[in-house]
Amino acid sequence: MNSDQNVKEVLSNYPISMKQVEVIPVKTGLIHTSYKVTEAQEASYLLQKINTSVFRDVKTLMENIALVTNILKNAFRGSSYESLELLKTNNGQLFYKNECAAWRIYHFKEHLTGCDVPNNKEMVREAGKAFSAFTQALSETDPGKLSVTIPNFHSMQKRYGQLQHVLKNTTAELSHIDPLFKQIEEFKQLLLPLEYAMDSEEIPLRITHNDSKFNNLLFDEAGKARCVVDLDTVMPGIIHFDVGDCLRTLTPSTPEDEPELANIKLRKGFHSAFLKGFVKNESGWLTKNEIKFLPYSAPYMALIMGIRFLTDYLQGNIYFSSDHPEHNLIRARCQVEITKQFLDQIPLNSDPTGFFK
Ligand code: GN1
Ligand code: MG
Repeated sequence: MNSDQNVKEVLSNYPISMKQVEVIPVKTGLIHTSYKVTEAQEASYLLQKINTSVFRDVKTLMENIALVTNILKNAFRGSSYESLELLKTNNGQLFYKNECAAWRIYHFKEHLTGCDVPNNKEMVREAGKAFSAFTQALSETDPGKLSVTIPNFHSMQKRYGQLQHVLKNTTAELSHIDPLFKQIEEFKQLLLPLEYAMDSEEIPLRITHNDSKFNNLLFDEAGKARCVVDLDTVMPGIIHFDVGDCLRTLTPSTPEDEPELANIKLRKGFHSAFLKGFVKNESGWLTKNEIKFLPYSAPYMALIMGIRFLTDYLQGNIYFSSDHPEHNLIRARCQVEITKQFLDQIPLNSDPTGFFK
């Protein structure tokens, strides 16, 4: 079956009229294959072919998403925030599986758009507020109600272990990555205390997004952040994962795969603008330790991504979609440079309350 016929067969299992249906591929991240489906120029949908080598248990994945979207829908009623909304199949299922793949459909947010990097501090503050609203809306729910779709997703120890394993087993010539690997080792030692604090329960587990890149946030025309998208990795985690992933992507003006390291600069005031929005000028909803460890967030998540991109490069680019064989190496170098700049500019032991006052 070619992919066109495949998509039509998938759509025929949903309450979508096939008359004048238009299907166009869209780029939405590095994992799934996505299409925008427009029905007779009226309703539109986001159809996604789920990457089942990354998300092996699709049922559990989709149950997490259904739970979270229901909670968010209720919590955001009457506010300016909104939730993603799944379209169920004709049989009331959360996804459709055929012999080729597993598929799901969301209602398309036609009135909202995302972008890779913000161009002003107002957007940054909006991002902080939106991820804060997201975390707080889910804070009444026991994190144990969500399944762990990818175990140890943001474990520095596990990610570093995977990198070491790949390095040990490769026959490739590696001298060109020696300096990068040395930096990773050095920064990892500095950042591990965040993971230790999580493991020893000094920092509480909450329901977190875990993939809170700036472009996973949609804005309206007036510049207001309205909807957090990409709920695949919503599971138990610590706020530092979400704060860090957003900060690593919104603070530089360059994209995540900037090849020219000299172009990467952390923009002044963006870190504190985000935290101001996230903490909301009153830190009452965060614990003392959550606040204390805030300076770890951005370099921790940038380094995790540096390690993951480098591992994938060494494994032959099997996980992240990439445009060319060196793409993941470029991404890795970029993320390690971002880690370095955060560590240089924001001491890990600095008092974070100074950032959001
Ligand atoms: C992947 O597919 P996308 O772009 O939403 C990855 C994230 C990374 C991101 C890097 C499940 O997310 O962890 O931060 O690429 N998602 C998964 O761009 O591995
Ligand atoms: Mg994602």
